[in-house]
Amino acid sequence: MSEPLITKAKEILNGNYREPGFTLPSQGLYPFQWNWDSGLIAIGYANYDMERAQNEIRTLLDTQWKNGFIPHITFHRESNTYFPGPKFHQASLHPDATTRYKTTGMIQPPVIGFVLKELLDRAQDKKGALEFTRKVIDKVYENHLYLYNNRDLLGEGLIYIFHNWESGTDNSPIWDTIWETMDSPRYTFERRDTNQVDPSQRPSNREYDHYLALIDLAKKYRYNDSKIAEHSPFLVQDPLVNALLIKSNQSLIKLYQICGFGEDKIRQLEKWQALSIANYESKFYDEDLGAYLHYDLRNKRKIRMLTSSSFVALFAGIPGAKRTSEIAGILEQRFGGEGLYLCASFDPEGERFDPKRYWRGPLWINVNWMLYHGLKSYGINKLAEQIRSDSIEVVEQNGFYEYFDPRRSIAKEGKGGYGGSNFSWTAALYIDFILRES
Ligand code: 9WN
Repeated sequence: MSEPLITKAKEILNGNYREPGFTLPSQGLYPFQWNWDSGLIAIGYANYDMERAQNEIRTLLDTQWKNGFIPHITFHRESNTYFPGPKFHQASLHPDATTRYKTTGMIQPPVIGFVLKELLDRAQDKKGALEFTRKVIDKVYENHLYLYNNRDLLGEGLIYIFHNWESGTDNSPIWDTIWETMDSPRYTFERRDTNQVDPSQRPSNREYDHYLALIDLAKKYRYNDSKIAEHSPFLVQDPLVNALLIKSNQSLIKLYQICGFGEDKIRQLEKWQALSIANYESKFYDEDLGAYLHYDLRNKRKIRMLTSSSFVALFAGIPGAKRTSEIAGILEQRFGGEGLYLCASFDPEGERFDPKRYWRGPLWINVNWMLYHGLKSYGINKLAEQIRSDSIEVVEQNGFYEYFDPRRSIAKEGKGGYGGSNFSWTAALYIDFILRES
């Protein structure tokens, strides 16, 4: 059963591969290089084509700015199927922006640190992989330095984001609570995404107004972080972004130790780790809901909604025994209730749950992959295996979509694949689930 889909998954990645060495997430819908997509795609490649895996990372790191920042999108080529493109973003307003590529001026979840470790773990040629790690590791460290120096407003070891696109979970109901505080202008623009995907699976035009208004605000301050932090109505500490930073710190520490250099960097990373983990625990955990929540820094309040990001702390090894069993309980009972595949991106019991619309309910293979590995690392094997087999099943029944309806009745009939088709990280992590974990 699995073999033909591995071939299909590899064909998808091949079809989405572009020079100078990156894989676009989905043709038409996302025609450029995306940051965390590239990292996750590289993990898939690492199972059968290490050169491609390394190239994917090399190309991404090549877009790094002078200040260590790594952009969310790199516009390697022209395309008229995506909006907003480089003309709208104008990241070159920032004095440190790369002059070699057109990019956006925002971040995405910092996955590359742990991705480097995943690549090394999958390498047949350990010597070659180690050599690659040695060449690129400092760039990733510089990126973490940028994040801690510029995005950790209160010196808590928790970084903020100023745009929903920085979170990776772009249309989550979490952001509704911020849109309610904003009075964005109404923009005239042509949506390109809804030419390719049913509008009922994408954000509304009004939501796009907010997305554009936040970019305009950043442009007004030439993408200066402290100015943005001072003025942006959107200033959030996100539990997924911060868990992935912590996970990446951990991997960097291990990799520097394996490489046998970077002692001062290891010490710095350890300091960040201690601070980040302590404040992650004290600031994000909610005793009533039994999981980690987003914190709205601008309005100084927790956003009291459960999302799949509430559980990603497991992947970074953050919670101790008591909290681990609380979170795993909520995940299993509330998100994995009867008739549901794990793991919905938004609380299935929440009022704003929408099983079709992107990040407001559908399940995503990338988050599932993180939850699987997190649960495994805590020895919660049965639930981990359920997430793995649910992920494989939805793909095999529906195809390599961007996201999936978590309702078994829909997905089982093959009607549950939504968003972009032939989606790269779905293909890459499917390959990893099958080849690495079988
Ligand atoms: C904006 C590429 C990206 C993912 C994000 C996902 C979606 C973009 C969009 O696609 O976001 O970055 O235009 O909707 O939400 O996680 O990286 O796959």
